[in-house]
Amino acid sequence: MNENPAFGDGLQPFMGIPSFMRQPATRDLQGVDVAVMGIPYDSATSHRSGTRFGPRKIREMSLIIWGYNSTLNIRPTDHLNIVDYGDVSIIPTSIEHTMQAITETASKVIQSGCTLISLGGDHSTALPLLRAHAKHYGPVNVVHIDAHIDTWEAEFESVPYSHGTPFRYALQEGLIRKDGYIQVGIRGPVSGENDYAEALALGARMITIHEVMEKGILAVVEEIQQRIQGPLYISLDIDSADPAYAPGTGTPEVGGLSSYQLLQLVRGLHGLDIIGADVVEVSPPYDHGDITSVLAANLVFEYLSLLALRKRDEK
Ligand SMILES: [Mn+2]
Repeated sequence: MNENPAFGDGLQPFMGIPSFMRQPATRDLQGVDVAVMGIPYDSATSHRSGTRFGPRKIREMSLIIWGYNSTLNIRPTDHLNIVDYGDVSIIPTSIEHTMQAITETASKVIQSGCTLISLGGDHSTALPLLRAHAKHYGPVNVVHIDAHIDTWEAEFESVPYSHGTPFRYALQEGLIRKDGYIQVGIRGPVSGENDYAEALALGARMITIHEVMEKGILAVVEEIQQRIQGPLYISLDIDSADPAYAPGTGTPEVGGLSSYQLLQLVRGLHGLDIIGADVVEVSPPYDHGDITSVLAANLVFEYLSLLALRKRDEK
């Protein structure tokens, strides 16, 4: 148990903070279909921190969302028992302890049969989340929506884990299926000519922002639908959006996806076997008018809508 109230365990963060879309705040997972969980960790950030405040702000902004999805024609709560599982008890000064806590807490949720949706937090959290999912499902497919490849070996000499490295280690650890790793929205300045080549060598199908803009997002969706077979994990870095739509993030990259393109992309994953998802890198201290958190909350709502559609269609 972490004694620091800012990084408390379980339901402690709910003192004064609403649960996601006011769903029950509980750790009782009996009969629960989907658990939303916060990971208020940002110590793996390379530049501007602040994503530790992401989960609580996304929860707050989720209150803007009415319950019926007018595009997908479904009300998630009609089909799913959704709970807010609270936050992982992270340790801001230790990435090793934090990653272990994330894997353990996520595993508890996943093993109970729930689908887990995680609110970051920086992108380092994706590695322990993928460890937890792969432990239960075996190697998974990953749609990784991001401005950055996040397959660097190390951003800081001799320290492997940061928010720029999770997918390298996930691939190397065999958590991701061969030919099942797709990056969307990649762009911006990198360290050198080999960065993208290394991501490709690790097995990424990299869809850069140029390819998205040239083909259109629906063609990208079509390719994903054709490529992905089996369990799918979605990892969505909010900096995939253009800073005009999502300024509240640590490493913004100009020339990105619009909110609408992101919605189309996520909705386009309808029909795939989504077993888990996250939205990461929302940094409220850099936000304006909470627009980044509103976008993040809506993307989670789209995840919930897709899961509801699947549950409805299973019947
Ligand atoms: Mn990222």
